[in-house]
Amino acid sequence: MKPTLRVLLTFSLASAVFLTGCGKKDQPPAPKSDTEAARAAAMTVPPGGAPTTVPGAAAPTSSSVQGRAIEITANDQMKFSTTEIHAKPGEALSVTLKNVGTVPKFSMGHNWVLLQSTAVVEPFIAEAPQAAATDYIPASQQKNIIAHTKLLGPKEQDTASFKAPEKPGRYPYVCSFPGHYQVGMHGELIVE
Ligand SMILES: [Cu+2]
Repeated sequence: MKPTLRVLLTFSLASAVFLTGCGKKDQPPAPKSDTEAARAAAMTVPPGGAPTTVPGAAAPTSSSVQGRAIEITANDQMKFSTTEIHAKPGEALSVTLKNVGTVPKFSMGHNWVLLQSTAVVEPFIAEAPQAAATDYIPASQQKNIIAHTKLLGPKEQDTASFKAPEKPGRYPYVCSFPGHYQVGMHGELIVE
């Protein structure tokens, strides 16, 4: 077997196993045949590097998802099912929040809001309760938000597709429904 072919095959195998993607610098070599070209076209590999472990998150189920799929549930106990997400710098992610509770939205709505840094959590949480008209997402805080879902009632879900920050670090996420952050409805996206 020619070395170049071996590299190609190894890459293809690795990509097939690790649907979570390849880094921007790791573009696949140019396909050498129609078959390989078709295979390469069929594989939509989002950028972002080697696979990472996400406790409690669902495995990617569809190649149509824009980025690595991560599912988080929210419940009437005001907890996220996942409180830690690991990602590569710049990795494309699709976070789906599902409200699996039964209490009506006006008293138990949930959202998922990813913030720029721990330094902006306090000001964000302080302003959020006044922003009921915009699902507790204050317009003045947009600059501090990386991504967020809609506010969800029981059995509703929404997906936020975005790219993880390029800068390694810990990025907090919260539910901004009044009082929920304070009882522990938050977590962290860890970029490393
Ligand atoms: Cu909540």
